[in-house]
Amino acid sequence: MALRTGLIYNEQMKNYSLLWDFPVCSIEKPERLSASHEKLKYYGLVERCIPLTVREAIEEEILLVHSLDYLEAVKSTVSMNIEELKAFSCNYDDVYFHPNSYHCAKVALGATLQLVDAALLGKVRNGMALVRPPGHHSHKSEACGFCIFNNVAIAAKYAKRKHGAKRILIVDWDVHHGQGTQYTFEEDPTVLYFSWHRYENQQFWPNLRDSDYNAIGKGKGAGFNVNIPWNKAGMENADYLAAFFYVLLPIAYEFNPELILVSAGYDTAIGDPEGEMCATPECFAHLTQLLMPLANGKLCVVLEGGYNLRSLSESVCMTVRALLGDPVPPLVGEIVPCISAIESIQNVKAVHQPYWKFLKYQDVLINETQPKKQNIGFEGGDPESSTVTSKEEKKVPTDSDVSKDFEEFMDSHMKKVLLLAPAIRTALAGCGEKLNKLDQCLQVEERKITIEEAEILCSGGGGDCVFPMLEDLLLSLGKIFPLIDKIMKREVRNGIVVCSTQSSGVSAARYALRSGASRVLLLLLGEADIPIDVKEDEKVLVLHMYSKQDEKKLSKYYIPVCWKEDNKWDGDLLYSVFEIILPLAYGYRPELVILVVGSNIGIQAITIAHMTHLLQVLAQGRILVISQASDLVETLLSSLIGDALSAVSSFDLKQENTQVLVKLRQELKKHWWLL
Ligand code: X5A
Ligand code: ZN
Repeated sequence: MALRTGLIYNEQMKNYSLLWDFPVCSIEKPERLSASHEKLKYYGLVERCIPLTVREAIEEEILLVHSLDYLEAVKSTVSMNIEELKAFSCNYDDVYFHPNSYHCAKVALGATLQLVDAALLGKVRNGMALVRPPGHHSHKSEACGFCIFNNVAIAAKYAKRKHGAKRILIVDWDVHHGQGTQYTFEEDPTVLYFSWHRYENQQFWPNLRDSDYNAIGKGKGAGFNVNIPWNKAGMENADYLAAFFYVLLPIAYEFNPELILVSAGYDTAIGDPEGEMCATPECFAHLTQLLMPLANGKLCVVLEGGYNLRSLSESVCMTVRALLGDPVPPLVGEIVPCISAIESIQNVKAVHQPYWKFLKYQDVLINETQPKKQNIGFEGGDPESSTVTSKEEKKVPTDSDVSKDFEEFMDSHMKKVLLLAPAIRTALAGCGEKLNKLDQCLQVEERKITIEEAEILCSGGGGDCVFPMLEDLLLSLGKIFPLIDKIMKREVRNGIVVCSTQSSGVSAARYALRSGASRVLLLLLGEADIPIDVKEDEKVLVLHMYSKQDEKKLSKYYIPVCWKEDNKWDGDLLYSVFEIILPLAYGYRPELVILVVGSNIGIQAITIAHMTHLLQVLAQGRILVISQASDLVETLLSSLIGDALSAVSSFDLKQENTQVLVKLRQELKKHWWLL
């Protein structure tokens, strides 16, 4: 199925607003929807999506989560006058009712269910519903925090009931804790609820102890409620990414959901008056793309909060772009989480240790504060001497950020990050004629490489090249170089080539540097010999994963990972993507990723396909896959094209291999920032 993205927007949900001056909750206003939709139109994103219609949810659906008494109470508001509405609203915490609220709440829920239906019936792969009122604060018999019916919680129950979904992951990236959702699924191991939220040691609304990291779920649901409390405002892209790499993604892979629902609040984005956080809009493209390989791509994003119209709308657009499969813009600025975020993450890992395999063999302690190193020094300065500790304090944005200055900031920021995607996504060379998806790719002609050309590339570094050149290598390079040309000229986004020579990865990296790339990430799976000059070249970061006994020596730009067992390190490999590869790579900022897959490495094609998908968050999706085994090509190609992926067959981790990673991380901290 082609990448199809559903979009739900309907004017009806604009038909309610705050009718009085006090108490105020005027930030939840109709313009939130129209501003988001206008921006989607402005960027030409609406027409690229499949429009889905809304409907009113029926009572039976509302009752999946809410009590009949509560439903009747809400229903009674349609005929209330202002005084009565105000009095009714005061029964609850931070919510207002309008005569149209009930209708809009039914449409918001109906819209959410329509999206879930479309995804689970295969009409779309993924999608976004722009709805209001939001939902995640409301629970059984209570409206709360602008929310009336819990759209996402009901959608999860609905997906189970109507579509038989067995495991559902809810990712709540709103800045507030969706306590309503937590309470709904506290004892339910089939719905995993993940939420990060501004907490500030309970000083932040809704001020509940239940929002802290030690609320892990109850009874059979223990381990299936994951809270990351942010104890400071001002969290940035790096903090959110760290939460994904070190907590959410390994848990999500282990959980293996059949559907993902996102409670997508954008009050976590920069400029929001409620959240006071600092994540930039393109961060949400990263978060979205990182979730897309899971659940067979079935990802339903449902709007919750988000009160700075500019920030909200740009972030919504970034989310939709990622859903559509557009390349994600690189994150600007340093990728260094702050100590407070690291502390929260450590605590979450500690309390969840009994429930998740990836934590089983790690030492995780509550509340341990350690200064962390960071990786800087690629842009100027001496990389060796410029190790710096994590940021201690977060800057909380001031009022001026939210005004005219803010618009100017966003104008210039968006200019920096908006990309033009290459017209063609995937190119291939030397892959044979029998592939299924051939019609979706550009077949690139091989060219003849002369000994002289190869010689230059070889001696470019340390001059320790072995001559005479093998005929084989020349043939391989003849396929690889034209692909790199196309990628570097932005004619295609990514590419794949089959060739048998082991050293072609190194030559490919050298060629990319000569073609103008300033940093290349070279990832090798299986045996390979890396010449010393490449190991020391700061322009090539080499990550080498293999499973033979001889341990190789680590240096700053050459990182060997020697797995303890000969095969079936699928789980360990994938885990190392979250634990090491992505954290390093985000700091390194490669302009091209080269992934070399050796033959007979004992890893399943689907695992490498997941890895390939995840690596596409880097370098604007510019990745070249060099496969020594031709039987992997079909699967890897579909990942490059952007097809939905089936699940990895196991996320098993071996104790010995986890220890390899733990040890490696210790070593790496000398050179790089790592959690
Ligand atoms: C959905 C949402 C926020 C309520 C804030 C109340 N609600 N102070 O973001
Ligand atoms: Zn919120």
